[in-house]
Amino acid sequence: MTTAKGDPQYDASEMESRWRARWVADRISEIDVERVAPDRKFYNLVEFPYPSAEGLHVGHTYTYAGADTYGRYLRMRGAEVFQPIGFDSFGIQTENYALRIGEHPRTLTERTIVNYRRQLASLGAAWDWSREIATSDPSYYRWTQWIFLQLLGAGLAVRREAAVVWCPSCLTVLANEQLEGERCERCGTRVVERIMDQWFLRITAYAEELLEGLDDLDWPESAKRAQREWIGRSEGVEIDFDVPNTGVRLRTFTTRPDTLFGVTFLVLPPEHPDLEALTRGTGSETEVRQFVEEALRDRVAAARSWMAGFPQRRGAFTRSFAIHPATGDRVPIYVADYVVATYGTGAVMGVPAHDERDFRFAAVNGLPVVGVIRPPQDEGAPVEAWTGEGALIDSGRFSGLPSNQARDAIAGWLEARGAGRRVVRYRLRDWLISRQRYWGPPIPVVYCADCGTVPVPEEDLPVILPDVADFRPTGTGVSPLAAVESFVHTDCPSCAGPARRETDVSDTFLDSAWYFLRYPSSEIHDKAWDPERTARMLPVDSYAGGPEHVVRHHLYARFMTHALYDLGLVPFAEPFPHLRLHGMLTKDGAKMSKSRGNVVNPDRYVADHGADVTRMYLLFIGPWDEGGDFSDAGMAGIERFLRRVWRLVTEPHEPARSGVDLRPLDRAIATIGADLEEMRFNTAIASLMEFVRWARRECDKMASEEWARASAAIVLLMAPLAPHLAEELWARIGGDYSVHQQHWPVFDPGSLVDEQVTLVIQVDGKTRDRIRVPVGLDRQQALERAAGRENVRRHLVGEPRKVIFVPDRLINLVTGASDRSA
Ligand code: ANZ
Ligand code: ZN
Repeated sequence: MTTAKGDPQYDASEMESRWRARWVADRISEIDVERVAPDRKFYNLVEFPYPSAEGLHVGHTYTYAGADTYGRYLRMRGAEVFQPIGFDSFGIQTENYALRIGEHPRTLTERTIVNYRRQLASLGAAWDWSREIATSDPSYYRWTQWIFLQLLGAGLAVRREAAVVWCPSCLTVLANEQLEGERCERCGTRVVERIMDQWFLRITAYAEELLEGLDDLDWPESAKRAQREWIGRSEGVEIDFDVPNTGVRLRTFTTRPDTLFGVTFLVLPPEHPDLEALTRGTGSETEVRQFVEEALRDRVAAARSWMAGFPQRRGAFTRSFAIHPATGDRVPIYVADYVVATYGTGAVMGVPAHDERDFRFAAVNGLPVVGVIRPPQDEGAPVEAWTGEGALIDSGRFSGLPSNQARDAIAGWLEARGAGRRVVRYRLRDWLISRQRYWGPPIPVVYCADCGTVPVPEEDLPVILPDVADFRPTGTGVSPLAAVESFVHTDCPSCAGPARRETDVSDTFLDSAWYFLRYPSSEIHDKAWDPERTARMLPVDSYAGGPEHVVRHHLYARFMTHALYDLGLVPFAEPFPHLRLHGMLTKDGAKMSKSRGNVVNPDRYVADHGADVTRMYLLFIGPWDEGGDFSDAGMAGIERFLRRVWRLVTEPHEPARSGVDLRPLDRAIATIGADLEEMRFNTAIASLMEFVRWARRECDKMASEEWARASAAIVLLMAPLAPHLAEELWARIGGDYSVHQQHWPVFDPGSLVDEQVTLVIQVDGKTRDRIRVPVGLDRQQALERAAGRENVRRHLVGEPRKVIFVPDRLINLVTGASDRSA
């Protein structure tokens, strides 16, 4: 029997590119979406990259290494794995980079996509390239526009004037999700507020559904929590305050009705519609008007600082009073910029004793502070507001009640008197999708003087993004498309009269909110997706990505799918029942960032060590869902391991006569399989290493069939983790192409039962018992079992002074009694 002579070294780059070319040529990673059995399909989705300047980020590599290893394992377990890839190629990121280097986004995108394809291919992941998509391709964005029209028809896309957040550097409005504090998430510039006509998608209509849907999702808890907080459901009470002689009834929103008796003022936002009526004839008109004008100019900063808990504390007194619904007291009404017009009812009852923002406002404006909740004794007197729980004081018939019970009691009392009502509020805002930019799908509507807002007829889609030379944002509140006469002027689809096109493009997150629906139908041109294929292939079986998209992309995609489900366009409401997020990678202990210059470029490692080493190393760093630290030294360790495997499998094996106990092999199959099933890659790799160590130790004792089984198992078990090397070794040991189309090896469950050995128990060197115990018992466990034996206890006088323990063989309890008697 001859075995191929093992090369002491192997050339990873030659071997890897050779196999990759073969896999692509043989299309072994493509599946037939028309015929795959629904119970065998496995839609293994990864977050698709936006083709940026720098190329693939190691975070992508980390996602893809995990997802691909998982997918390959499932394929060996009999699944038909669908693993498509594409490009999120529209959007501000790409456009900003194009602006910086002075290249047109279209050519830039074409160029970077070529580089991304090469990089993605170099990882040796089982991509189905036949279904590649790019969101900036008219054959894709035609359907993004079509979806917009469906939402428009359903009343879920609306245009309204709104105070929006504007980035003075990116020269566009931003969604709330694109802010980091007061700054633009993309460029870090401080944002300002503008009032503009904008398109919104009514995600708020789905707040409750999106919240409830979370319960049934198999998602990381942290991701669910982030979405819950983002949606921000709060149960509160609306409390009405009448203003005598004005006909004004102010409706406030509070989550703390228990503090009702502590109200010493009301606060309205500068936008409040009743300000006029409240100031008329009071002598406060000028002061209030001045304050309002000033506040509106600087509104965003104030609103953001409110969210961060730092009110500007500015305000003006209207000189009007409202009547307290419980005490009948006169309560002064103020206007201040820490109240947000669009949250709650846009009016606040001020309780300075128990709310910090109100406390600071009261301090600056000299308003009384009336405590109505007594802090528990041990807390001491609060320095500022006491925001915790406690017993009610000075609260009429509610005095003495614990605050958490008082909330309900006071809410009920208000309801009974018609002065208030329980309500549910959400922090979630509608999704602003208008962008005054160039690189996105034009929003497909037309404005006609006679017919108003008219949707572009579906048969006229796509509204092609015109190829303009000057794509720079204008900063005037309109998109650069507004300067393209031939684009702007059109005929009204309804009356054929002259009309203007909408010139804003839509948010790039709209492109990615539905892309997973397009993959299975990517080559179909007359519909966004084929209903049968969609029913067969979706929802996604596993979605892998990074932790940074939880309140944006993941939420938008859920909203989109819920909406499409309600429109009868897809047969499921949740697109991603199983979400898997990897943890953060650091480099030598530090967070990777461009400013530190320590961002790992996966390209270099793939070039130097090969894709197998790079992938496997990433997965070995730590638990995938927790992340870990990237170090070059660790990478060398994986490389050594793979070379060792290479030598072990390719070097000639001299058959021996005596058989070897192959149970460790069964155990390796079982544990590695169980780990891969749960995406515990690091422990799977550790078990593989241990198994290889065992095989190296035992191989000289193996008969040839035993060696054949062991070496095949090594190759099959490593196939999901090191796909190229496994293919090469599989060929060298005479396996049928492809190793990736083989079945995961089966194991004998009988081998998993713990092995038993006989443990001899002695007392002072005399054998007193023999028991059967599992292999590998440690000293303490052995001692416990020995001490429990009848005959041992009889001979043991007091505590043993010393214990002699030979693992799996003997335990001797030495009391010293025999020494004395001797
Ligand atoms: C009285 C009160 C007393 C409040 C107290 C808090 C503590 P969450 O929980 O985030 O929903 N509020 C309501 N509408 C507001 C608006 N438009 N702008 C600014 N603040 C507003 O916040 C609800 C609380 O935020 C409400 O409960 C209200 O202050 C304030 F001891 O009412 B509270
Ligand atoms: Zn018209």
